[in-house]
Amino acid sequence: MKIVMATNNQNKLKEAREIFDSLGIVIISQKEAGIAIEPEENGKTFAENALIKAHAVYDLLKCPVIADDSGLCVDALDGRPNVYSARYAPEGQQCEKLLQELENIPENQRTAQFVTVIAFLDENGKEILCEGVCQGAIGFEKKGTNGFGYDPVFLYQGKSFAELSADEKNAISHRGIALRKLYEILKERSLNHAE
Ligand code: ITT
Repeated sequence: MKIVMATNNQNKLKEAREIFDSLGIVIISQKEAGIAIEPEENGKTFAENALIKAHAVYDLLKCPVIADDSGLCVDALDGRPNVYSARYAPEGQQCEKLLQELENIPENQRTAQFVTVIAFLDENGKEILCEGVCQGAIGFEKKGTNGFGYDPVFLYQGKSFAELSADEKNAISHRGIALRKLYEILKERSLNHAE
């Protein structure tokens, strides 16, 4: 099965490929499919934004598409930056801004969740939504050099996401959880079609 991923984020693409390659699903980037669009993400939820991105590419190609909308929800900030995670600060300055905002927050109040919603549209445009949540905490400094975005400050069982290998992150991450849920649904569907 081939699926076009509606994203301009190369890190998301890489993580989705790492997971789906081993499951026999080929992910083609929207760029490889000849599409250069960046739809306005004006939804109020991760699901709404994931559907906006998926439909924008589906409308042009009419083939199976996935889109990922994700972000970080920090409890001490009443869930912010949430769907505004990409707009919270310019790329490369997100961790610094978050550390500064949480400067006076003690360790036991630094809990946070990474959330991903994957929207899948099949060749007929039928929608499937899968959510993945990873519970962790925000550290007091950046740690590690792997990953992207908020990974250096997101702690999971004592290590930052940026200190994990790609496989270790995929095994427990919000994105890994959501993509594996989608895979299970697609597998079930193809078994039912084969019957
Ligand atoms: P597309 O919309 O083109 O897919 P984007 O980077 O704009 O790419 P989002 O709108 O979903 O993606 O914004 C998510 C932001 O949250 C993104 O800028 C990252 O900084 C951050 N983020 C999402 N998943 C992450 C992860 O696994 N590790 C670290 N940061 C992450």
